Amino acid sequence: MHAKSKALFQRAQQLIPGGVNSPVRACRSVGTDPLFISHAQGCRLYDADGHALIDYVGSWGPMILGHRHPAVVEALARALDQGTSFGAPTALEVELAQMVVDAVPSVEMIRMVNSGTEATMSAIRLARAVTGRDMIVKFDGCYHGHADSLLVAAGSGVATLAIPGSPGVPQSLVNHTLSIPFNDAAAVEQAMAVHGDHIAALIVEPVAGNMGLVPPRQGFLHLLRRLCDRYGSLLIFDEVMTGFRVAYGGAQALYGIWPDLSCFGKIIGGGLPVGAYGGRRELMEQVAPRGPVYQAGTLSGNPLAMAAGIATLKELAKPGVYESLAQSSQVLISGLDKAAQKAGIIVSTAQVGSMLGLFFTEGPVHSFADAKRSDLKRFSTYYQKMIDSGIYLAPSQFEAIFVSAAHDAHAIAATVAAAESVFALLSP
Ligand code: KE4
Repeated sequence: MHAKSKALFQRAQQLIPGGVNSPVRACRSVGTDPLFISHAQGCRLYDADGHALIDYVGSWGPMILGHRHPAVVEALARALDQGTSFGAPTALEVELAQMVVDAVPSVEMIRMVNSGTEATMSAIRLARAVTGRDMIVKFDGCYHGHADSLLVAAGSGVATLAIPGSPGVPQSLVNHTLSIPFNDAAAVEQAMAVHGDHIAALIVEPVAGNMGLVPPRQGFLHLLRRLCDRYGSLLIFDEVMTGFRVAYGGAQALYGIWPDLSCFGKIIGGGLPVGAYGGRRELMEQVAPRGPVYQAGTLSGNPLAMAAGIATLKELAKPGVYESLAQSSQVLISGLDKAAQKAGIIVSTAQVGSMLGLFFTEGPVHSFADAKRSDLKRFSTYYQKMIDSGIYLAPSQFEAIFVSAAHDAHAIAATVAAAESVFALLSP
């Protein structure tokens, strides 16, 4: 069935920790071995053994157009003709910076880096520098990459593998990080009342996607904005996942809130390694070499990544793209909901644009504590049966489902049909 993947995984485990280059890919929490992917096209992946899989991971978010979109492939080919990396400024990085600044009103200036981790790590450093404060607030279950200060009560792979923070992160550093329940207005008000004058920044996924999908409760983001204003802390929106995903201007456009700093990644690189952080000019001009806050990167602004990002954003800027993404996502999530109900399986679902969530627990799911009530064993069986049915989901209850522009009605219908059979197997 998966002989080639198994053989590759055997070899990989001798050479790469856990046989993977990112923990969640190891599928440990769902009790299977990872599939090795040979190629992809549109909404499908093809594994090393030739199985076609309808892909709802989308490389964890970047592939919002689907795989090998012609415009992205063409742009990459053109860029490749010019070279792969110069370690010097190019017109492409200016063009992508302009596109992000034009799309996201709170961002007047932006610095390209190579991952979401670098983006959030740098935004935190900048916030600490401009406020002269050390403490930061994050939210339980939110994941902002693996920078030391942020690996506290994190989501995604940390939650999936139930790693408590991580060994190697000094307690002295963790002492500067306060992690409080997401969507808990009283908790954040209390934390700011006690520590507000020492808090450099609150960093939040404006729509949480690393504990499964958990949208902000009504007013929660506005409260964060008000509290930051009151205590002189910076509000950082980690839009690595939501940027250009939930709206062309990100979650901040959707909810009408302007953070002080924003982090991006994933989609703005069109599938190539990229990250970025940006915000008001007065803040960003503190970043070296314009200002004293040091941050650097050999491959930052890499021309291939810039070309893929520009081509992706150009497609996303076209009229009707987000409406169509939301529409097909709505068909999918309501189909999954109905299939579960028909089989008597209790699930709680959520949708923000083309980011979807399905928890095996009674709703509502407003926090990481709620999400952790999910039946992880049932999720594992669901995951395995869906893979066997040709549906590729994230191998963790604490991840989101991503729909792309390449998921046509046929693919969505096939997914719902597969879920109906799988839920029937799961039914009590
Ligand atoms: P990277 O360093 O992985 O590019 O970005 C870190 C990051 C930061 N902020 C948010 C909101 C993120 O979702 C991420 C990374 N997302 C995970 C998936 N939920 C990446 C997958 C992985 O770790 O392999």
